[in-house]
Amino acid sequence: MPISTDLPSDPQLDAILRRELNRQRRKLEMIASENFVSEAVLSVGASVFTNKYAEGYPDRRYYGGCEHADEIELLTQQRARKLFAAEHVNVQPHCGSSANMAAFFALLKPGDGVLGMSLAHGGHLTHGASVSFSGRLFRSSSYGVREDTELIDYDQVLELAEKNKPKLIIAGASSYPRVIDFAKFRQAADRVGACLMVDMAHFAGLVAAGLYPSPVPHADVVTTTTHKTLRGPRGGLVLCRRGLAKAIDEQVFPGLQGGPLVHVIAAKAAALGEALEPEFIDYQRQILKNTARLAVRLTDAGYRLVSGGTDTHLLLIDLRTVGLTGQAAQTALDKAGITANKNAVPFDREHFSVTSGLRLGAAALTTRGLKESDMDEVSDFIVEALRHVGDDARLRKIGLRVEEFVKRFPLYPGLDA
Ligand code: DSN
Repeated sequence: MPISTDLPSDPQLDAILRRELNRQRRKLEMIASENFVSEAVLSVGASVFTNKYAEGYPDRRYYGGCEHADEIELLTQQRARKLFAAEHVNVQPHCGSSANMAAFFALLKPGDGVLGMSLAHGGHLTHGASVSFSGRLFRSSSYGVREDTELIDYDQVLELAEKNKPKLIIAGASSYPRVIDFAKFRQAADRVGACLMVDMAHFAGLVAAGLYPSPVPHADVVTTTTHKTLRGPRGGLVLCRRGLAKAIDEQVFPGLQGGPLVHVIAAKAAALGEALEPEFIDYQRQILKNTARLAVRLTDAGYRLVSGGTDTHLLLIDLRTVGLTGQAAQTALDKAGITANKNAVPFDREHFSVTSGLRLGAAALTTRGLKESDMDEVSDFIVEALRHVGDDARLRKIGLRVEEFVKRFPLYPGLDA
């Protein structure tokens, strides 16, 4: 594969690239929204398509020389439609946020009501949070999880829908470890004549593999990023019914974006091609097994998991019962060679920059080849680090053992660091 970290003409940049490759190799990557793309995806994402302007859509471009950009975009669309059984797809969004924005602008006018999952209970910024376009330009309200079960409060969804009459209901989350009941959201939307958007960014890979219910039959619009469980390049997609195709496309371009990133669209095609292979189902199955194993081990070690466990690629530890904050846990794990993120737990009293939770995901480690028994060792590292928060010497020693451990799972062996 023609990928390289070699940049002898620019030693300063060369050194940073090597340091990042080494960081990725030496640490346990457990941020639930991250993954490692294949060498093919990496290589295509760095291809000559980075040179090409292609504003518009296939056969309707504003510049000349787009014949191969057209081929790439059509191929990517075809693969995405096939993978998710969708009528229409727009593959141009640069990220999940712009995919969501396109959906909002296609379905709503500024000032219209939206109902999304509260950020504090696991939702995403773009689902109506006051600091994002979704809460600034639209009249947003939010549902959450029940305090007793920590599962989505579907009665509250219905109640708020009836009370606030939103034009759009949003399902999907960033730190919800359980399966979402899309049919219930559809019922709520139908009850008040709202559209339903599902942001499946976190679990798109599981949906593609048939291991998580597909939102496509239920939702008017489905958005996703391509770089989480789907294991593609950083970017977004919007899937929708044929009747909304024009409205969505017009919002992505020229509504929000200029020239599409054709090299990233090409890398999306590569990733979607991989996701259509039978091995991808095995990969997603292994993610679920690995996360489930981690959940059992952490629970056995005395940690409380939000909702009592997980059905997906992620879990959320409630650290209040062990007297730690998310920030302290994240810092300790980092020193021990484990990369994860602090995360609010439902009904958290800590500031969002501190939090009481730790979110862990298994998608990236599964890509590296870890199986359930390896997750036992990972869990032991995590537990030891969390028991020695503040003891930097001990954390550094754990970090050295982590470094030895991960050598068993080579990452991009063809690259020099
Ligand atoms: N930042 C992503 C996550 O970590 O879940 C969501 O966009």
